[in-house]
Amino acid sequence: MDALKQLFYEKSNALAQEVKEILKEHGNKQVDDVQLNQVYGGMRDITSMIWEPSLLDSEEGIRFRGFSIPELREKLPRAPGGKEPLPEGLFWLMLVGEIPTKEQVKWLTENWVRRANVPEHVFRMIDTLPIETHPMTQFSMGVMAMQNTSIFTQRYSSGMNKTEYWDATYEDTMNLIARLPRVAAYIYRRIYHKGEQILPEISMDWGGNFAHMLGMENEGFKEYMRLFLTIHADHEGGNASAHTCHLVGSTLSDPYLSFSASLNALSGPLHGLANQEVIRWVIKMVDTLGTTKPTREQISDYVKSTLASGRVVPGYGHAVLRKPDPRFMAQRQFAEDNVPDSDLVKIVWKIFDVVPPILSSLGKVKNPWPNVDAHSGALLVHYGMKEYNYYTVMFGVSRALGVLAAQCWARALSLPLERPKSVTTAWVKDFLAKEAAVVQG
Ligand code: HAX
Repeated sequence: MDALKQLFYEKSNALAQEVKEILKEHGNKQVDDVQLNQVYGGMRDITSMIWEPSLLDSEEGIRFRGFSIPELREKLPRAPGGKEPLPEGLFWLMLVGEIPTKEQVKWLTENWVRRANVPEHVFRMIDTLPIETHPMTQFSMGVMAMQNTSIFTQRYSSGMNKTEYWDATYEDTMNLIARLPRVAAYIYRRIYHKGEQILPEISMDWGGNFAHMLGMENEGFKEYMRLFLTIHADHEGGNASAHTCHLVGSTLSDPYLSFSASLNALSGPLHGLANQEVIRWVIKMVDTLGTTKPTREQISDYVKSTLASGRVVPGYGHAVLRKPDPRFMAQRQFAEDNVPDSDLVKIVWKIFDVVPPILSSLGKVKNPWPNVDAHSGALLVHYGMKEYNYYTVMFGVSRALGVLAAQCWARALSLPLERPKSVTTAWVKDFLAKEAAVVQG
């Protein structure tokens, strides 16, 4: 058993025992009660799921195993000469709850290199898709195409004991994460670079190698990619891509099936696709206004015209957060340190000044602040990656780290099939009528 697997085995065994005891003693304690608003309103804030890798606070933002993003940037190991955390380190932290050493991260990078071989049929399958198929669709199908290699599914069909589910899930998780950059980069080069592929560089870290296979050799881009892959990795369990992975996985679908489903959830414009929508919207604004240095007044008018046409301002608002997203702030900090003179980045900062008061003035938007997707496009364009339909694929590569670490935990804690209760509006009316009858007497 490898060192990370052994550590996960020890930690998860201990927690599984603790959970048993907690539930034995406190299983019937009430942790939440639910209003009709929440039943109709997308289940906001209902505490109903266990997710070990990270926890979101509406005011403070995300913490990964208790560590904030600024803390991760300080404490996680970095690439030689680099300043940003290596996403491998975050995966280690999310899986076992400990900040890894440099040596442990080096081991993980090398382990993923050894597991990174993508079966040839995956590329052939992708090549059969029309070139204009959205990159996220190609990516999700690429992940599905690898499902025939699932160790979980192979072992399950040979009668695997349920106490070994976590072990097979760990193996699939490690293999799948190792392969994702190659599949994702293949799609990018296929669509935007006439299919001229760049082979992996086995001496590089996971994020640096992804940038290399995309054809982006600029060191600044590589550093941004490491930060990007770290901050997009997880946002507790209730967001659509995480929850989808968890729900599909709860049927004992293997990590390939559940992560592919997760990518489909990420592909919606209210979720991960917002990163492409933001930059599309900003570039349309620049084109419409005819200037790369719009004033605050011009931006304000443009935002109001977006709202007047019945559309949302992409990159703003959040279902849980009630403050500027620390993932936005980390990218802003990165841009201040590395690309302070980019016109596009300056527009993003001006939008940050202009949009919150406008959204607040509508009186219905619960969070007028920027989210993670408001900043990434401007940085990617700055470094020369202008194909914004591709941006959500990079988000997806990162998201695998969190949702698959969580799936290892779901198996280790034997979390069951997910099956919440639904009701009809007729049921609601009946419930209200009965309640009124009790009140009247
Ligand atoms: N622009 C305009 N209106 C907005 C808005 C925005 N950015 N954010 C919220 N609203 C509106 C909602 O559409 C809703 O209007 P109606 O009552 O007319 O339907 C009202 O304000 C209340 O919404 P809310 O309770 O504040 O927000 P929700 O929890 O319902 O939705 C969303 C959260 C993220 C979906 C929403 O803020 C939004 O659509 N934002 C723009 C898209 C976006 O940036 N998505 C990415 C979110 C982060 C993420 O998942 N990244 O991957």
